[in-house]
Amino acid sequence: MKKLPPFLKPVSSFAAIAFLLSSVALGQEEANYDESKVPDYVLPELLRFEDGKTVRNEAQWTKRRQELLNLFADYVYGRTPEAAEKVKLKIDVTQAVTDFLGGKASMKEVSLSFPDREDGPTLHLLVIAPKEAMGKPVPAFLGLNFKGNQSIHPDPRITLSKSWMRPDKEGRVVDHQATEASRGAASARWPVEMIIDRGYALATMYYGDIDPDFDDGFENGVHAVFGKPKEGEWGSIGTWAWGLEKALDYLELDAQIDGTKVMVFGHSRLGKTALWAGAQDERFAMVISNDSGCGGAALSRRQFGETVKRINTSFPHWFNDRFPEYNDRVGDLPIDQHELLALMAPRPLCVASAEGDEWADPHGEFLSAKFASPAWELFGKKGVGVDEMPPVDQPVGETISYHMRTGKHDVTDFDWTRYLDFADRHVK
Ligand code: GTR
Repeated sequence: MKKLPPFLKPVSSFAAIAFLLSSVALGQEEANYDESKVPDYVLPELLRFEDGKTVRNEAQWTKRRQELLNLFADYVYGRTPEAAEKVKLKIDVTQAVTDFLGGKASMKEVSLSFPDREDGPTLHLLVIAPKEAMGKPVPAFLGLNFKGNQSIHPDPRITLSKSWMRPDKEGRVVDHQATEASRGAASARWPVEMIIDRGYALATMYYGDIDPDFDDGFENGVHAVFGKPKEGEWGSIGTWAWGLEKALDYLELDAQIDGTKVMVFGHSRLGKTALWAGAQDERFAMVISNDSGCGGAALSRRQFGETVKRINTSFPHWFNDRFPEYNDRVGDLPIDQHELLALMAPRPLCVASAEGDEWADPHGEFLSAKFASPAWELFGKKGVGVDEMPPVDQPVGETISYHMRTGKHDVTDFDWTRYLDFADRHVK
């Protein structure tokens, strides 16, 4: 396995040339899956201010945290427009039943809409809570879903999404609309009963309610309300993260939910989103990144699997307008993704990879967790707590959980069991 160069070690001119050549070579063509071809790189130092001073304690971290947050907004995800930060959405509970899961749980549908924009998008939040939440608020997981709320569980009372949807291989989406056949289609990724049985609520929302996931020049979704992003403003990941914050605004008001114990979860592009939401909004009590990869938990400078160039080319609407400037020079970015993970400190964080998901660079996700850990240490906590990547299916970690599961890019009961155990340990 390739050895990482120590931090601060100046890159030799040879390494710099090799790095340059390899960036050119990696470009758009083949993704690199060979550890020996990972270019030499030097990570930006987590505990060093931009002016070169060292960060030594919690108080200084608060300032460094703000610096990093600004850098991620300016260079990667874009800034949230002020109007979006300020807006208060209108809340309507459109359905509430108390006999969900054979009476074990309640189910509620809540719509969040723009008060003076009847044509504006509506965010549909589904909240499923265990029976005991009738008497006492419970902690909750909150995550966006890919295929509509009806996809997470087959109960026909869940409203079928009417929002624009990406086509699927199985034909459950016709003319960009979810059909009845999509009910429960993603239930393997959302073990609702297991979550409820463990005493947690689950809240979810279709990500396309916030911004449909295609490059339309930022016309639709919440862009229709806040306008096309100005220079440096958010891309779709920024809007999805904003949607999670708006959902949390609601959950704080819901008597069944303990608003101080809402954990944000996301898979893949929605894992990137969960991280960006957790970074910006410290109200999230725990953050879960499931197979988030490039632009999520994985270190960009490794250029293993999906690269910054690839992601900006395939998904030009996800990030801000500055990130693509670094497509061919990721080494010049003032941040790398370990610093995004560090923005969760001192809260518990779960980073999960899958062995068969090399596109998301499991090793780069582990290293990111490891190099983020010093931020937790400033608070007298341990981050991931190990130096070497653990064997497959063996979760590790103190306040940062890391595991690499057998199997492919997906969310499974194995992943959720770890998140629930970690939530029991740190949040409940
Ligand atoms: C892939 C993309 C990844 C990941 C994934 C997903 O096509 O390259 O970055 O986000 O999609 O969200 O399923």
